[in-house]
Amino acid sequence: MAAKKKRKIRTEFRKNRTDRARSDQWTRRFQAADAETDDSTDKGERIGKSEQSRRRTVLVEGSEADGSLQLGVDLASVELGRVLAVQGLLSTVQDASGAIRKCATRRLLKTMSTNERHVVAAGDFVMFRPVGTDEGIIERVEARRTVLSRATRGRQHILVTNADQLLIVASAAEPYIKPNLIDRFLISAHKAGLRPLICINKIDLVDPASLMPLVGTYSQMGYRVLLLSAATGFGVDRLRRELADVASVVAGQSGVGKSSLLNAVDPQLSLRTAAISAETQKGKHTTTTASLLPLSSGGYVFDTPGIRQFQLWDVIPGEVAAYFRDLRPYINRCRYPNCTHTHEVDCSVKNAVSDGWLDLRRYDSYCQLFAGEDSGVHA
Ligand SMILES: Nc1nc2c(ncn2[C@@H]2O[C@H](COP(=O)(O)OP(=O)(O)O)[C@@H](O)[C@H]2O)c(=O)[nH]1
Ligand SMILES: [Mg+2]
Ligand SMILES: [Zn+2]
Repeated sequence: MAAKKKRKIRTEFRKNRTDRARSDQWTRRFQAADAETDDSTDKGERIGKSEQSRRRTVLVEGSEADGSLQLGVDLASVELGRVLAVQGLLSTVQDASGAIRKCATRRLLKTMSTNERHVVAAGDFVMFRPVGTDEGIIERVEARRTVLSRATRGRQHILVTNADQLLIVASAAEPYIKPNLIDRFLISAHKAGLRPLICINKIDLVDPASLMPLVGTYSQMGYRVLLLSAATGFGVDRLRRELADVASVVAGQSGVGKSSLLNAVDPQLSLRTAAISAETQKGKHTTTTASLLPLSSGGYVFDTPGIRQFQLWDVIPGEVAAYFRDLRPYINRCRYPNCTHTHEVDCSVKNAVSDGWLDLRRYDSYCQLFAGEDSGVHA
């Protein structure tokens, strides 16, 4: 963690109607200005008077690299809030009392936007200055604990920030459970710094005893596993408790019952489920940006269009083993430092599988992920 040090930087003010196409240039200049600790000179670059007048020295804390770049704000006039959604230039911010305000963003903050498309994103904790009863100005965005992003045309696009937990939803039947997909999502969760919660829905369709070996494997590794039925309400109270107080991202194949489970937890959400025909969706405004939905029982869930293609799959094969908790102890004992634990003779991981210490299914899953096989995440 970089020490929070106050320092001066030079930043530039975007003119009111600056050409948008030039924003990359602005970005580079901002970074260049950031790199300069001395704000009294402009090495090598000659700038005109009018441009110079648009520069100003501001006091910031933290570093841009870890996202903790902070503008100084007058703490007496601001309140802490959480961004539920961003639509264009306006953000929907929930204050500490639960009230909603439409907030614009302080211009200086926008100027400091660098590589990210939005300086403010759903999930952000912000300091805002209240205006009237239902409006405000975002003065500062707090450092982000976690960021989920997606690459769009070569640019990282932030989907959600400050998520705590990843709900990995599978169904016991219709569609049948795909344990390898659960393994894959577990890696996504670890990579993104989210606590995984495995939810197996539709247990009303099977004999729950048949799921015990699978549940046992994950429980032994220390993962939380819930057996649920949105149809009968089984396990829903427990799920509601696990969702309270945190912000959860929901992942899982289409049709496993993600929307049904969330509706069971909080009927006020009234999310669309497959049971409601495509008819009702016609003509309805479909959101394209992420939003954070407050649950009446406490906590939040992220509703993200991109979550259907939730992948975060930038794991390189060599990294996969490190994310398999159960493999880890054997990896350390492996005689080959560069062992891939796939084809090597006398590998400790493979020996552990043949001796019954490691679950064969988990090992197969490891081999698949190591080989970079797609386990049907797009389904
Ligand atoms: N039998 C049974 N069906 C369920 C259960 N949960 C959801 N479904 C059904 O599964 C289908 C898909 O549910 P939906 O919530 O839309 O899944 P999503 O695509 O993951 O959001 C719908 O027809 C639901 O009625 C459950 O616990 N048991
Ligand atoms: Mg759904
Ligand atoms: Zn090995």
